[in-house]
Amino acid sequence: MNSTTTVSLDSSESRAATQEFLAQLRKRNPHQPEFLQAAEEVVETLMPYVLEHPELQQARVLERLCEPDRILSFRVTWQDDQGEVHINRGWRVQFNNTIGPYKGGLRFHPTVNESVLKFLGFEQIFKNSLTGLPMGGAKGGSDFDPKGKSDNEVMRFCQAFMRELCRYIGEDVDVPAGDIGCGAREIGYLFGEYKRLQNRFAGVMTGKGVAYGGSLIRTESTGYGCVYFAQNMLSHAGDSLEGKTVCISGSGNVALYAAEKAMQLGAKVIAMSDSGGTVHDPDGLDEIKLDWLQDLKEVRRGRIREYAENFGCECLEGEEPWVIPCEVALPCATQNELDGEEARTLIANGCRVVCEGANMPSTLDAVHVFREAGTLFGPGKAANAGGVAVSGLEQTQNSQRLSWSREQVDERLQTIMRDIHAQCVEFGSHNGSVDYVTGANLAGFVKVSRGMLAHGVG
Ligand code: NDP
Ligand code: 2IT
Repeated sequence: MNSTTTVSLDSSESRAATQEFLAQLRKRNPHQPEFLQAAEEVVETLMPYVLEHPELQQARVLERLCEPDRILSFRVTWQDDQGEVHINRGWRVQFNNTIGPYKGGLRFHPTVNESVLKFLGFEQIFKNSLTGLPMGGAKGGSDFDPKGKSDNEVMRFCQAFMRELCRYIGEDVDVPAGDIGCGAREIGYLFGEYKRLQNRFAGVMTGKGVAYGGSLIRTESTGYGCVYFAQNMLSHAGDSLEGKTVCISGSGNVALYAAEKAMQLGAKVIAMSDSGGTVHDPDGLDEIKLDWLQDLKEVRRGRIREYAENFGCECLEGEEPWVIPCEVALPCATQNELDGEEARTLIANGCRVVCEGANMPSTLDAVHVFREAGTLFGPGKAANAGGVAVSGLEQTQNSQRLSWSREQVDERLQTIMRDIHAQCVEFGSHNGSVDYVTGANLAGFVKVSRGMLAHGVG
């Protein structure tokens, strides 16, 4: 199989096959808008390639990829500090383990449901394939909301969650990690409970503390990787990040370290946000302000408006950053946080680069707007793959029973992001420009589909 296709994306044959495929998928998954959205983008870009490869059609590779291997769902019962009993729902979606053990994060947020976890697990298949490391695709989580809970309440919830999850995971089976609402604190409680229950010290989770088997740079890796990817896109277009104004949504794990790396590479970060609003700091963040914000978010668990109060700048309550003119936009909060209208506003205000730190932050409409405008658009599957890539490196270090230096891990992260960019260029170049969406989907798919064919029907 090679990377070129003669069936065009816009051909009527491809469009008809895509519509027919999506109609079936909608019928099978009628109440799962996020999953259908993620699948639509992928199917649309892969169909020309699939139509040229009858062996893929015969083995129904695309249909099989759109159906998780299994979805595990369980009750999570825990007690708050007053002794009151609470019941949440937990899931693990083991989507596809063709190229390695299932791998993907856990999300703890009240909006979590099967559709959200299926979209995340589905995208993880392609993202993990792009890293070049042996990892399959999975995602899990719960509708539990860590916000406003005490450390002890979060601990009891994580322990209850792991009492169920421990049956389904293992270092060669399925290796969870963090995501929204599941950071260093939660991973510590989850890992500790796994160790107690199984009496095994194993690399069964990533994102662990450095003291107990975690990798240096894992905390920074998604944000750093996203900025490395933006830098690669700009450099391919003969430009750089130096001096560019940057708006970042979110102020969690991904956003904070995207800001740090963007600043290190000479860009000016003028906006960050959380679910309460956006702070606009036209002077740009500096090292002191970023340290303060990292402490606010990672230690004190405060709100972004406190940044505006502390540093005397504007807070746009309830607003997202996309109304603020910038040259580079890094959506790093959550899915569908940037719609078509906001995409048009960004472009009208001079934005040339959009690089997705979050998973599926742009709506399908926004993605079309960016692609039509020729924006340098780095889709999440490629641009935020640095996080899971360093998770893969954490697994390698655990297997070796060694710890690598910061420099070693960062060097490998940069190489992986450069390689993902190169794959996007190889698989997504068309008429002299790069379609990073098609490039990422196709490059990720080719490897997984080869494995699926090799493994036979099952
Ligand atoms: P965190 O929980 O650390 O931070 C999430 C940030 O996004 C917070 O600022 C939060 O604000 C904001 N946010 C979350 N949900 C919403 C919402 N519904 N509306 C508005 N703002 C929201 O998560 P991460 O930084 O780890 O994850 C951010 C994104 O990056 C997610 O899409 C995740 O899937 C993706 N990602 C994460 C990776 C990782 O390694 N952590 C790897 C690859 C992708 P508030 O605190 O107010 O809720
Ligand atoms: O979306 C993602 O890639 C993550 N949340 C990280 C997954 C991982 O296994 O490190």
